Amino acid sequence: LATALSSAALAQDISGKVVGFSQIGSESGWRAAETSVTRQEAEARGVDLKFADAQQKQENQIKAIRGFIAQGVDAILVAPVVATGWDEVLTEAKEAEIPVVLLDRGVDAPEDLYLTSVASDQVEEGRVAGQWLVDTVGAEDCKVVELQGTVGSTPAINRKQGFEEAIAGHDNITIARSQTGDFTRSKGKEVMEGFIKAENGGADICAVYAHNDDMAVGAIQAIKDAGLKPGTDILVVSIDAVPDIFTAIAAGEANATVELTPNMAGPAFDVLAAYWADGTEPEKFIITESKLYTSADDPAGEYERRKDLGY
Ligand code: GYE
Repeated sequence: LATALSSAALAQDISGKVVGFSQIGSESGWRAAETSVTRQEAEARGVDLKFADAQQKQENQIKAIRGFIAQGVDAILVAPVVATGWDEVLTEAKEAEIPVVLLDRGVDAPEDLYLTSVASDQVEEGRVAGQWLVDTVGAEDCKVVELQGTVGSTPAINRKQGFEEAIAGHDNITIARSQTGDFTRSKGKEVMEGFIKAENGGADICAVYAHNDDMAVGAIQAIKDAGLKPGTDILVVSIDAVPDIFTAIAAGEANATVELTPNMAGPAFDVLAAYWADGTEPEKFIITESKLYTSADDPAGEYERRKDLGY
């Protein structure tokens, strides 16, 4: 694993540092992968990671962050479940001079309350998914149903916006229904069942756009249960690129996904190392890549590659 570390990180020994990590929960396969990669990245650097699972609740995250401040940790990583409501606790961390790094989701708070944010461009992810649909359906009429992520989270807000931007001006493509599936497989399935009932047993649905792969996997099950073929009768496009969606793509049951790296902690530890060494201020936003994968991109190989990465 040492070879995976950047030269900056190798140059700075941060072993012995204590870092608190307030994780959202385990709503998705991607989230579980992020947790395991964060643990690996900490271990490789000799960082003592204090892990707190908030079980999807902001109040639990706020409590965990206050606990980390009381313990006097060297830094705090937080994946903020929703965008608003962070000013007070982030101010407390700042007053305690503990740097905070946001992972994978954003906050509506003054930028001086955190050292940096490591995340994807979630509007771009939505655009990439939407552009794939535009290119795929051409001039055909296409009624889309949308499974949104957690209400009030930046990925739900931004992935919706990006997709809408991509289909704007293509009047043959319309979003017929849009509801939250909370980024989980079970809610994705449940909400999709409702969409299918409301849309002529699914016959009127051309595509499902899910804000993450787990909801897409749930939707695929609902489509099958309704006697339709996912990937053919109803196109499936989503975001994350977790192993299970590659299984579905390989089987022809899903069509496209946009990759989100689970390694947000690696860049976070690198900037913290430089910050601790000599106060180097990192870029405020460290943006990870958003690459499209379809059946043309060796889905079986991508599945294996991710299993090797610690998903
Ligand atoms: O796409 C989803 C998850 O915050 C960007 O959260 C992340 C999202 C990810 O549960 O699967």
